[in-house]
Amino acid sequence: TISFRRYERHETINNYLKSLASKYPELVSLENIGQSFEGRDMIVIKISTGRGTKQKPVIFIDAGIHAREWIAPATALYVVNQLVENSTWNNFMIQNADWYILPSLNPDGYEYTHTNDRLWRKTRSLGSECTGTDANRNFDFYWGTTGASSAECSEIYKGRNAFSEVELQNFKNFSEANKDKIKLYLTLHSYGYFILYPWGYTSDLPQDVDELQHLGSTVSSKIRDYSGTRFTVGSSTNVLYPAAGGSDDWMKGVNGVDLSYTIELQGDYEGFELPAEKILPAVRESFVGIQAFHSYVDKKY
Ligand code: 0X9
Ligand code: ZN
Repeated sequence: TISFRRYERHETINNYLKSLASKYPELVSLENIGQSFEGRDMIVIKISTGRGTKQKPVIFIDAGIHAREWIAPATALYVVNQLVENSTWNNFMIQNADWYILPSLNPDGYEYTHTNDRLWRKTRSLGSECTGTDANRNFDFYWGTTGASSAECSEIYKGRNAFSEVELQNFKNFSEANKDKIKLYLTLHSYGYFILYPWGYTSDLPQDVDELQHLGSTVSSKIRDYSGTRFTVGSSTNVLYPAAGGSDDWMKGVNGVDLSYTIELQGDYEGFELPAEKILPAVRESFVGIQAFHSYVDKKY
């Protein structure tokens, strides 16, 4: 199992998912959605009790699109851990929903932050001057229109074209194949304590902003009741900054997943380098937020 007292390497994460699949074959299955640029496996874990005749709503969570945001994969893994290894306690969360979780969406970047440069953000695909694309500027929805750079060496390089990154091609194929089932999409980032909804490409608000804001506020107040931590809720352009080509905008604007959120997880003065002893308190309070997201989906579908 995983202790959540340290940050795990990509290989350890994948081995953990594999061990769950063999230990809990009734509940867990894995889908290898493809390899990263450097050849690492990208694995989605599907948690489903498989009972009932009608298709259950799917909650799809990813993490690690930005390499240095280590608390994000840890949080995704904690959700997996709680739903699978604490499934008696958390049974209500798996009865009427299926969970698809991709804990490591940019494995090459993530490994590079462990071996070479702790603050690497991008993928590791090769360019002519510089390495890597900002994968959260590489989605094909208002691609490159704002808050993104066409300079290869920039931290927010949009890529040579939309979906230039193989990791995102894998992600796109998987998402498109499942888009009708996915009722809630959460993409985990850090840091700053924000619950963000589209749009990132414009300050205009989506037509269902009331629902997005209401659900975000509910989640935020559940976390505040639990631990006192305050998450700010709003559209990403309006509470953070404009940035087009993100996964949240694409999931909503192209795939039609109405409830699409980016969560900026824990970290204040520590920034991306949240110390290991803060992992457990962080993932525990975030899980309370995930429970609140789930209970909304449960009531709605
Ligand atoms: O800039 C980003 O990609 C995200 N912030 S981070 O500090 N983790 O890099 C925010 C993304 C919000 N969503 C969109 N702009 N679409
Ligand atoms: Zn990020």
